Amino acid sequence: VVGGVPTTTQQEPWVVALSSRSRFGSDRSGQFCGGVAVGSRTVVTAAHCFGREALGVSDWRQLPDLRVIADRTDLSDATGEELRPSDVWVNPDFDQTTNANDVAVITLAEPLPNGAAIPMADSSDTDSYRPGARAEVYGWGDTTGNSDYASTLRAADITVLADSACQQAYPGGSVGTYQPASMMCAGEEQGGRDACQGDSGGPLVVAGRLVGLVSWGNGCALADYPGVYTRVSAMEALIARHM
Ligand code: 4AZ
Repeated sequence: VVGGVPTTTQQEPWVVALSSRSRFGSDRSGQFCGGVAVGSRTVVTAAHCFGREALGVSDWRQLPDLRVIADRTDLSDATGEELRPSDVWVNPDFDQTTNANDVAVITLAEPLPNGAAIPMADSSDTDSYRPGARAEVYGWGDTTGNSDYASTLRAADITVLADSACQQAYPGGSVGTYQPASMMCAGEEQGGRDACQGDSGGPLVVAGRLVGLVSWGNGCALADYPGVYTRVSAMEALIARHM
């Protein structure tokens, strides 16, 4: 998160980290993506976190030390819980070229700590997607755009933007293609506050509801290049089917 402030997993217990020490190193507990608890055994994240380029292997089962880390604000300590996945459903409609439909559902072998889940926005939840709505994005990712990863959880206050802002920024070609059916747009016109590398799969929250998952963007916190998030309301039925 660029332009954020410190927060804690006590305050935001549904924010989790995905880790594999064997693949991503033992510092910061091997964190490589964010995630969000939406049920006692269900964590939602981005499909691209489970892609070959991200994982380095073709299947999550080839990472026997894959864990969901809950209730740990500082990834350099050993507090909280490390939970094993029993299954990972990667949306077969995820498009690696455009990042459309960027969602995966992790089922845990053991339940999360009590109270860790956050409700998801659904298709009736139009207020949560209204341009101008105040949103918060959370993660342990890059804080500068120069690979300065956070050890402790951070949050940034950003604005839900109209689809037209992302359609203008991402009309296709090398900057990417915004597809409002499965994506939403959030950031600051002047830049300065945004999700970044390592935050992928983590939550974007409006008024206590999960509205987005960190997905992609051109750089981080640049003026006129908002962050693009998976539109949770468009994926909610699909996610519920895998809970
Ligand atoms: C990434 O590489 C990434 N500024 C995530 C979010 C954004 C850019 C890049 C949005 O995972």
